[in-house]
Amino acid sequence: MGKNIVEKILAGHLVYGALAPGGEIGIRIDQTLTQDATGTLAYLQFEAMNVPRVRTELSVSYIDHNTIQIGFENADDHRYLMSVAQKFGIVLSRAGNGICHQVHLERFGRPGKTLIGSDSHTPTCGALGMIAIGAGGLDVAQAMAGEPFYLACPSVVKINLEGRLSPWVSAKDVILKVLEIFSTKGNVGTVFEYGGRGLATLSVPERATIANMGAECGVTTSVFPSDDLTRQFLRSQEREADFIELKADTDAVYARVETIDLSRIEPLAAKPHSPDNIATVRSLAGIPVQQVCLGSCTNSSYKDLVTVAKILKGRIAHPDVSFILAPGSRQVLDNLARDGYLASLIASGARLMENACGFCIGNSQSPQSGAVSLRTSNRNFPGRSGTLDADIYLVSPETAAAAVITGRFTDPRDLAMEYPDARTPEKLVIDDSLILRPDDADRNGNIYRGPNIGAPPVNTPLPDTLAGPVTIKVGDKITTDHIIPAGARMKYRSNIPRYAEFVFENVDATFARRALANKEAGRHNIIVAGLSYGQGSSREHAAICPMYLGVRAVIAKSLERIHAANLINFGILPLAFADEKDYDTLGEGDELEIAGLRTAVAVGESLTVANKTKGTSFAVRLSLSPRQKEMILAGGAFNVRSPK
Ligand code: MIC
Ligand code: SF4
Repeated sequence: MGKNIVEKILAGHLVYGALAPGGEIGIRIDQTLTQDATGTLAYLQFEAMNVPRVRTELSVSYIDHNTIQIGFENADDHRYLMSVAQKFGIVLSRAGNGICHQVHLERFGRPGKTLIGSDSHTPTCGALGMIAIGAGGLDVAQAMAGEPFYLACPSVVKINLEGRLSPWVSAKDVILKVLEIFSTKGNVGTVFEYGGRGLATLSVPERATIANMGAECGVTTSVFPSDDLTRQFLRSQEREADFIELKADTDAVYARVETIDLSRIEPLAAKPHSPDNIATVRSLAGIPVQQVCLGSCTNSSYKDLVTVAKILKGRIAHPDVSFILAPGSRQVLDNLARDGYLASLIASGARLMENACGFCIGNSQSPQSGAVSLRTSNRNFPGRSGTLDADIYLVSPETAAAAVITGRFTDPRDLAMEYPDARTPEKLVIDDSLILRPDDADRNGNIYRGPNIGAPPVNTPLPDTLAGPVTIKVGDKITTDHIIPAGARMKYRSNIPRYAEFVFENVDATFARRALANKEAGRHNIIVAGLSYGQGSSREHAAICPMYLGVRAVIAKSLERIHAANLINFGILPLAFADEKDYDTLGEGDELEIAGLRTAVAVGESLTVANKTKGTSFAVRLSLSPRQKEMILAGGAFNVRSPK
């Protein structure tokens, strides 16, 4: 039987388990990436492992998220990251060099390799034919220490792309179509593998847009073949030597095959407040727009920005529209500038931001109250922009450009002009001078630690009786942005007690105080949730901060992959209702108890929860591998790992 691309790469990296969907496997990791907002915690945990040097082929630390630096905290973190990189043999991409996923695609990703990153959009590099997976910082630290990365062996869904996109329709519309088909929930444990004749029309940066937002579907990753267009992209990056061909066997088998005819896709938008709330741009036409943000790791390649520059040439942003431009990398910015497109965008009224995450994570450019903001980024969760009552729509660069001109939602096909031909040149100007390579001759430097940086707290072993209130009951699709907000709060990422004050800030601002009081009274906090709990960001802070506040269990209808793994890493039980109807019987404040917990966890998958307030009981499932059981019993991964 033939193999698909996912099976080929996994087989070459398998160190534990068997390649049968559902079972736990361990894979060797060739490359890791971190970014500054998750990186400090990852490296603090790596330091505690007492490993003298990273054991991967390549580990890169990016400074791209917290670059606003209001107050000393982020600057301290950056210094810490630079000193750690030098000491442990990690490549460092300095602030100003660009967003981790864009830069990794350009400079480091290699077909056939494995990559894990402490950022949920790490799958962007799947565009190059890699298995690239987002994970919590602790998992990345363990991979840097040379340990395998463990995951549920995925089932592979093939997405066949046929035909060719029509003018004014681009890669963003393709992934919005995929989100319309698959939605943001129910895809845990699957990988999207792209194929079909339509691929020959999609360049690597376009594939990267598609792979990037697979994260919004909740899949483990997305992967493309490595073909002539991959070779061409690597050649433009002066990295042709990194090319290998990678394709599925003709008789490869898939769990499901979905075919999308590219020629039938129209300009699409994800409406507030979820990336799968899809509508055609035409159906939204006329809605007044106050802000347009161009950039993020989804859509800020050279081609994306040149397309917009050409559409806007000779025109000026509509007076009602604040037009924000954040190029994805210094390379993109540099080449745009050399080719004259930057001047043209500025002439059109673009407000040029640093080439960093910026607006996407809400640490700048929050729109006005009640605004409609069109963004080329990947997430429109409530409050993520920094303005709670703003309406964020996710769109293609073409649709964004049309709104810059008209001040309204406009189908770009209705602009009275020819679709501009914007291609990436065969040769780009490459300048890696903001990439620091560690000098092996000088690894004795001190690690810099500013006052913002504190040792991460560690949990206690699992008690035999879990007893405490439902401290909060939330609904479906709760994202890690709901659990622990980013934006202006992100500067406390390296200071867990301080950051924990903001857990569920935008859902119930009293949560942190109430939870801490319960903890101090010796009671365990329990979170009750609906479907797809923990969507979105990989931030392990969404586990470690609740842990710090004394949360010991989450009972949900279903949990998302990265967040469930983070909960286990920090000793919080990820429990699933055996019967979803029991969710309805629970109220905030109900006192719950699970007795004989340690034995129950060690021997089985089913636990009984007594609702002391209501005098009832119900069953929950705990699906853990033997390795995960050991971690949960010990109170988290850190209590299991023996320092080397
Ligand atoms: C995001 O897009 O939500 C982030 C910010 O990049 C996160 C990482 C973080 O919270 O630091 C992610 O996607 O994992
Ligand atoms: Fe940065 Fe936004 Fe991409 Fe996250 S999604 S890595 S915040 S650009």
